[in-house]
Amino acid sequence: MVFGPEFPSFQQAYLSVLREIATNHRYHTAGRGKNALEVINTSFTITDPVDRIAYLAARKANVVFNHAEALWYLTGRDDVDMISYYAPQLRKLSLDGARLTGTAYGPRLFRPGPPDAQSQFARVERLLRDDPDTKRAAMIIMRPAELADQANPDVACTLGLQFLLRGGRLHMAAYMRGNDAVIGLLGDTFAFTFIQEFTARRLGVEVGTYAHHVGSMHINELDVAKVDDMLIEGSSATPLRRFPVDQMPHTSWDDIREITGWEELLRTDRDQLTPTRLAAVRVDPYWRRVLALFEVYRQVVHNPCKPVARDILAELHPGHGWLVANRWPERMPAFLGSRP
Ligand code: 5HM
Repeated sequence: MVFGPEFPSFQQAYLSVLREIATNHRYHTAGRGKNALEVINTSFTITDPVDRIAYLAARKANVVFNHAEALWYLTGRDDVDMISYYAPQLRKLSLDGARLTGTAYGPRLFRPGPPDAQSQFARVERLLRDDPDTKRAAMIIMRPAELADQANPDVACTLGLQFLLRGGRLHMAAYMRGNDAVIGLLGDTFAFTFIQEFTARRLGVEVGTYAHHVGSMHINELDVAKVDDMLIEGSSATPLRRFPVDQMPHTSWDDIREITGWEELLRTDRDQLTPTRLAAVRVDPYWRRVLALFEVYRQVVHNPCKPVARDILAELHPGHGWLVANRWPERMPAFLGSRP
């Protein structure tokens, strides 16, 4: 028994939240220079959090950024340089131009710290192994001091993440003070369910449900036209676009170092991956498909005059291939350009 709406996949949850706010918003807010339509106290559950991607042509989601952000978190980073390569607008949120504070959840979750030189993640992972029924496997993100400076442009929107290991499955709950239902909801759910799956595979248990609880769920007025387009697409007679779900393998911290080492080489254009070279990278094929995404994006950014090579596009997960072609149609080889 679950209280609150339950959806099989993120895509269905996303469309339902957008529809609810667009048609039934309770408030108009005008905080910090943005007008928004708002519903307060929203909760929903996704029964298959591995099915975490929305394949909506009108959204033009950036699946390369989604993977980069999840890895940025897992490696405890807060540098603007890495993340703004994938999302240049994030640079504006940084006070010193070098680091992000609120938006960078990685240092708070994955960086070792006092009093035991462990990360919050390491502590909850140990707790889940030692005391599976624990109610304490919670990681805190927003910090009280973030509100001391009223001009702080970047206050964490997520209060915390909790794991619940029940019935042999690892459930997760995210608690957010506020969430932009168009941009933030998509990226946050992707990253949090990615961390959930990463943790479940490490513990050797099934992935459970994912619950998302938000104080202020809102649509910025600037995004209303895009939301209308997504809702038309979501309610049209044709069934929603779907692709097979790719399951993450058990992944060690050494694997993450290998993957992020390649991510850096590609981001800085110091190396390239052809299909032959990709096949030689010593990680599971799942992670090779992620590295193919970073190579595609390297070509989009660093080879602006040429279409992306067909052979590397063929290495992508089919759903990622569709998203990439939908996001950068003008950069696809001729036979793919008109597909989405
Ligand atoms: O005024 P405020 O600090 O709430 O503005 C930040 C806004 O960024 C949030 O209200 C939310 O709309 C969005 N946001 C999000 O949806 C921000 C972050 C960064 O922590 C996030 N999701 N992860």
